[in-house]
Amino acid sequence: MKVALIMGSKSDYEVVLPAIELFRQFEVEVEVRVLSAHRTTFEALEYTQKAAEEGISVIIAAAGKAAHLPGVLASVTELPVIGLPIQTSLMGGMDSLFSIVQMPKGIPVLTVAVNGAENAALGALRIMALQDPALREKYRHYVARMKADVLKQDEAVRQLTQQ
Ligand code: RP5
Repeated sequence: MKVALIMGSKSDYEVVLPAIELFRQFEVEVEVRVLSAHRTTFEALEYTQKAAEEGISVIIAAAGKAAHLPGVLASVTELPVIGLPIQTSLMGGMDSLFSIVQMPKGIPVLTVAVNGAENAALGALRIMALQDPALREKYRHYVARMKADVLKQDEAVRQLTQQ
């Protein structure tokens, strides 16, 4: 099982990095590509049409501005596509968010928050964990660590504010 992480431009790379790191942490193979809906349309479609037979289970598509990439990819595959809107300088990413989230019915794109790379990765991991008990176990450990962390934060804040 592999995940594809596709971004519309190399300029998106810094934002998607936390997702790549999460996949490494979970030891899940990730194929990272720059494929643009507008600038390399044919390559993007060709890659996505072959993705399932190449062993890809989930596609994360990150894009900014007129962010058509996730929707266009979702139209040529039956794989789940997670849309990751990228923050933009002019409109703060609302342009990307609306471009991705407002899909016409029939072509679903599961959309996360602007710059929500971690949740995009965790969503993909949850989908893959449905078929993979070992991955499900790793996910449970991840959640348990997160919980322990927040409990520690709670304790620290209580210490700081106790009269
Ligand atoms: C989108 O346009 C990309 O996903 C990127 O977020 C945005 C700007 O791309 P560049 O002009 O920086 O290449 O296609």
